[in-house]
Amino acid sequence: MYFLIIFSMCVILFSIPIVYAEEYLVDIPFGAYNPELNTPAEVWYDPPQMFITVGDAITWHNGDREGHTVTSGESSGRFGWMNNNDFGKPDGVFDSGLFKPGESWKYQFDESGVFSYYCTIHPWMEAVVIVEKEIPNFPHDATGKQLEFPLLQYTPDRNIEVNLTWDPPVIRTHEKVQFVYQFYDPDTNSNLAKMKYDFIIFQNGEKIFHDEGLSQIGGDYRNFIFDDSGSIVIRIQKIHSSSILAEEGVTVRGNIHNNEQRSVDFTTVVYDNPEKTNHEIYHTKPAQRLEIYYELMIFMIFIPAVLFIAALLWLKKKPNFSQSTPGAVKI
Ligand SMILES: [Cu+2]
Repeated sequence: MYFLIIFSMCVILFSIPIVYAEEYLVDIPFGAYNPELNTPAEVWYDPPQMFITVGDAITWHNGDREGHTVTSGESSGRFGWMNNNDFGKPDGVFDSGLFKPGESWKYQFDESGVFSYYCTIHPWMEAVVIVEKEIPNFPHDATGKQLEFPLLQYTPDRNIEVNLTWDPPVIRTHEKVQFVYQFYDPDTNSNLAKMKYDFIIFQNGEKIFHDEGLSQIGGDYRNFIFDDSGSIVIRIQKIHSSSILAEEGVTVRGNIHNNEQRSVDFTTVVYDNPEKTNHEIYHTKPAQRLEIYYELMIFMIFIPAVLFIAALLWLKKKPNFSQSTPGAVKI
């Protein structure tokens, strides 16, 4: 019984998604102080490129035998300093100052952007941190205002109501999104099937998708995968009935030739998806932490579960053994 309680507590504990700012580690490897000692890959800060999110922190650990700095700005590069005695230009965003072998320095990134940095003593040591904006966990329009599905909009002539939902609610690049929409007659609240329309997506002011459609009872949908981040407009326009007779019915209050105007716009934002690009190889430290969780989970759930089942089998077998013994004697 106690085991079951502990077991279910473990399951609940491990299934709660924990949202927190990540902490990353960048190592300054041994030999960074001397460019001739380092690896052919020339990794002075390991990893040399970090993709993180606003609010994340990086700790640099000096694993070398000399002191180093982590200074934002442009280095003179491996050969620049030899020729011009130029060690680079700090830009003042962050500067660790000198930290000794075995010591660490931590910095939290509160602004998005691309931050190159270097060591002011050893200007061949260069690396970069790319800080991406935090992705909201709720659907919102292009201005950031939270939205609730389904979104409702009337065409300007108010003859048709358009309902739109998209899934997942927060759109990221390289990930399939499904736009689902339905047309209604606002007066009768009845579903309008067999409506012709154009489905158009604009991104950053450019038309990136245009398709014609015919709505079914229960609506229609389009799947799309965005390659780029940025604000988008989803436009459903020229909404009109595929049957002329029905169209006359719908347009009693409007102009039958005016369906160009029957257009609704919805807006939202597409976010960069660091996990779905080659960025993911740099997220090595959180991955290691996940592995520890996994091992912990095996330790806390799997092993007790095996012991529990073994104990059950043993208890079941024991009475069977004592009952079967007299039976064996009879034979
Ligand atoms: Cu250095």
